[in-house]
Amino acid sequence: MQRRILDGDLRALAQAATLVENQTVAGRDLIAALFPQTGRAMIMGITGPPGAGKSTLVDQLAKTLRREGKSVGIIAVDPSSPYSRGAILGDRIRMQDHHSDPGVFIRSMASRGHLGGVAWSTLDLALLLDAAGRDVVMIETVGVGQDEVDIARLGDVTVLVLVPGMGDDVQAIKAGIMEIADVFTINKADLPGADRLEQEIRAVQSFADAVERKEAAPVRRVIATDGKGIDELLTVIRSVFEKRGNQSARLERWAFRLRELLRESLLASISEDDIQRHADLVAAKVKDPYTAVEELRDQLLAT
Ligand SMILES: Nc1nc2c(ncn2[C@@H]2O[C@H](COP(=O)(O)OP(=O)(O)O)[C@@H](O)[C@H]2O)c(=O)[nH]1
Ligand SMILES: [Mg+2]
Repeated sequence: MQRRILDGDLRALAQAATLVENQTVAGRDLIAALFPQTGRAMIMGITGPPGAGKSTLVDQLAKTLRREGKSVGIIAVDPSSPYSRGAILGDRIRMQDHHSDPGVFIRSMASRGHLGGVAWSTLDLALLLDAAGRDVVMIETVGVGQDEVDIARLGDVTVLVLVPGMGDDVQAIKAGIMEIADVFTINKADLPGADRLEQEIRAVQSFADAVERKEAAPVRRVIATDGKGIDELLTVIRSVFEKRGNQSARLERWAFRLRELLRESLLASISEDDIQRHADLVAAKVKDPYTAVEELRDQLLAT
């Protein structure tokens, strides 16, 4: 299977993607074996509030990349999809024109009902697509909670999609995820309020930059439905990717990824029942939280 994946065999890739997505031992072994062949793709995380136009944007970016002759992998992570199957079905229908194109491989991780294990599956799927020779991998996540946002950060470049007229939403987003953006995309620039949104982004940036002294992330406007601004956006994403190609940036990314995987695997090895049992005792003041964590940790180490 390994050989066929490296040769770009689509059927092998689809089979491998399923093994990886389900977090099987075979999938894990495959990624370990393929790992030396990874590191060529540009892996993009695309996040933002529901309805911001992320899927439309991904679709347009895929079209542009295909025109350049580049191959594309798309991973759609939507933890809310079991409750709103329509959204994912909508995505599938919209992306249908890519379905007959072997240069675009799409996987939506809709089957999983919660976020547990998603970092593993997402990263492994991205590495698989990278090894299979995909030039660009796009990971679409709904940026609502910190966990979802962290999934988007598993990529090499994180693109945050915002839309004008979000009102209070902008406040909520500012608080949590403004700092994770490597590139800001103002989508739906055809709607009123794009100027104001850009000013707000710049204001948050100038505050953050004064504190952290880092270079401000570029801001670009697009109209995803019309394909306007997509080429320029892609150029900016590429230049950010190139800047982040050095050794220290790569190291920083892997440190982040390892922390995410470690957190996920540790939490996965403790049962929710055990956590609840300890929480009961702590809430009743029978046990202090430090002892509880220590006991849980000892239990982990004993397994
Ligand atoms: N007016 C306008 N609507 C857009 C634009 N981009 C996407 N939309 C619409 O916004 C809605 C949500 O888009 P979708 O890509 O599914 O958003 P997602 O939830 O972020 O993936 C759809 O009805 C799109 O047609 C845009 O640039 N302008
Ligand atoms: Mg979407």
